[in-house]
Amino acid sequence: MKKILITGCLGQIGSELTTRLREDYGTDNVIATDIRKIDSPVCDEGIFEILDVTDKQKMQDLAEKYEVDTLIHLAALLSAVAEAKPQLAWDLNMGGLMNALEVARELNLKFFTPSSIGCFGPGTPSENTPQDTLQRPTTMYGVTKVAGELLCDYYHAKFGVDTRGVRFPGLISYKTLPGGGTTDYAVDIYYEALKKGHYDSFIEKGTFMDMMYMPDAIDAIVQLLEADPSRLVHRNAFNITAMSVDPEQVAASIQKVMPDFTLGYDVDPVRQKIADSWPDSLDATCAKNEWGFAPKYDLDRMTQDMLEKLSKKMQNTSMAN
Ligand code: AKB
Repeated sequence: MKKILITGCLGQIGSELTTRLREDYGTDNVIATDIRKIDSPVCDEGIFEILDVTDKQKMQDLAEKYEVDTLIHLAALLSAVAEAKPQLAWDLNMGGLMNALEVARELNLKFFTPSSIGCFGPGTPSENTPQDTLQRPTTMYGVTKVAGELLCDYYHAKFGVDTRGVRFPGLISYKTLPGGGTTDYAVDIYYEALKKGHYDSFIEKGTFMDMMYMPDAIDAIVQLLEADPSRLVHRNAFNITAMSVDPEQVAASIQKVMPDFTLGYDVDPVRQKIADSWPDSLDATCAKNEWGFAPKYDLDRMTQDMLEKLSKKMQNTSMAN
């Protein structure tokens, strides 16, 4: 991996991944793209190009212009938004992925795209969910994730494209907000803890889902892309997780740092239904064995870092306003 094109670089993952790849591979070797340009270091501190992923010709032109050898395709709608706009979700998630895979095939690029715990459904074993198991999701997001995993495997088997992917759990980060996911309560709770000392969770008490702190997610992408292909029995996509938690546990972890923090509930039936269809905890053994996946942050370590970094960010933002 020497020269990398990223789609969806302004999203929750892309904004941190772009910075990390610029540090590791050199600023001029990372071509960050998104459908819009904003005032952000991601756009200003390196190569940035506007790209709508439904425009395959432009994607190919950019990949050729910059002579990239790797394509990281992140642009997609998350679960709750996809449930509100299922036709758009299909067009964007599948159309964008198909275009990206075609560009990777034609230009012989290494390829990464994320799947999600959303690729599973109510019939999947919910505890310690195996790598290879039943996948019958009941959301449009999940349908696009399963189809995407299969499409990536197909491009590998049929055309020899070096496709790799992970099933991300909920990702928690302080730099960029996630855009319309079911696991977003686990990000919102930290913002509201610092702003108001209280949070009303839209996900019900006792609903367990896998989560991971963003530095571990970024490490996982880089590690998998750099992994020796001869060790990869699986490709699309690996179960990965750092913790399985419910809102009460996240709140208890925050209370260790902020004892006065309180948690209430204002459950959103749409997102609760999605959460109920997803596993409680994944088995990440294949990722550990095949490419050394090893997350560093458990819940309490993540909470300490998240509250520290987020409160600094909020202070800087309020000073700037
Ligand atoms: C979402 O909640 O939609 C995402 C995911 C787990 O894929 N965070």
